[in-house]
Amino acid sequence: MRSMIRKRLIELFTSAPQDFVSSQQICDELGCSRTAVWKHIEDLRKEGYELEAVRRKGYRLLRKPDKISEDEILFGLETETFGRHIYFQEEVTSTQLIAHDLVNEGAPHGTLVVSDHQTKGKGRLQRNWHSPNGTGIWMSLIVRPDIPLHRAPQMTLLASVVITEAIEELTGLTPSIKWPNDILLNGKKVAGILTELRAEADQVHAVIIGPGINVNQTASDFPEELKHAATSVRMELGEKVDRAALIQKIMYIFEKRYDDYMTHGFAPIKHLWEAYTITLGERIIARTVNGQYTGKALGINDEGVLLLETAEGIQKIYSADIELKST
Ligand code: BTX
Repeated sequence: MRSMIRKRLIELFTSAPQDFVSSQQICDELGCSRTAVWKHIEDLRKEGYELEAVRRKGYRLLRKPDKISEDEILFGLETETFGRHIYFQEEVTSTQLIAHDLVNEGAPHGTLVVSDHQTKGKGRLQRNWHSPNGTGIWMSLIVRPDIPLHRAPQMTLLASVVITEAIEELTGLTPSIKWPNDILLNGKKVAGILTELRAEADQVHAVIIGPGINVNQTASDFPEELKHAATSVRMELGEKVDRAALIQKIMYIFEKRYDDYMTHGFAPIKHLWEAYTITLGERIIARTVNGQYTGKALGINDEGVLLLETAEGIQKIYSADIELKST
């Protein structure tokens, strides 16, 4: 009961964030006395909600605490399917592992797994992803596109465009994309995306898209070996960012771009990706599992494969770690 009232109250404040909600309105909506309203408001304040109280006008929400939970993400979420089914746990090994289990159980398209802390966050090729408690966005989105296998890598590029746009819209900072899955702010990694596939024969059953975004870490939150190469949105912006709001924005833009992609194909996404990338036109070293290639990054083809002009001719790069030679 108590949590229902709390939910309804937060909903009231977040549905019209600029407006005052009068005590009378709250009493009517929640069916409780003014004293009870006051108590609930005090409880919210204790949880970190900043509420302004003005006589005769009522209450207004100034700032939500930087918390992520199912409720925090759902209130104010403007999507049809993306993020509508949320699995939130305060601590997990890896959100990707949970997402794989959920795929097995038939989780619907748009299901989102989120956690505040990963003890075994996964990068590509068995690498680790540093995911400290209460600071970043560690999540995995399950999508079920009806596409053949060879188009699946486009999903990583789609996701990098979405995350870049969301950070830009929410903060005014403009991240850049380093092929295939790094998102940078001022040349340092602010986010990485791990994309994993569930497929049979040539048909994709599910794609699990796992972005890890450094949001509110300060320099001291990063281990020594990452300090020179990693950054957070907060470190670049100079202020804390509401993680739930960023997740909501990502879900909203993702749903829109995904629909574009399913209706019009990869071309519109490719254009956006090209506008944000720093990889094209550069001389790079691409380290792949089959060896190392050096050359000029010419572009990506319609499947999202990187085309590298090397001394031996044009080399198609499907997956690699990229080093820009100029840096
Ligand atoms: P990646 O293999 O491209 O990058 C991993 C490398 O990045 C590491 O070897 C390390 O050098 C560096 N690194 C590790 N942690 C961080 C960090 N927090 N910030 C910047 N650099 C770091 C990138 O793999 C894909 C990462 C996806 C992580 C998400 S989190 C939610 C989801 N669940 C999960 O287990 N993984 C994904």
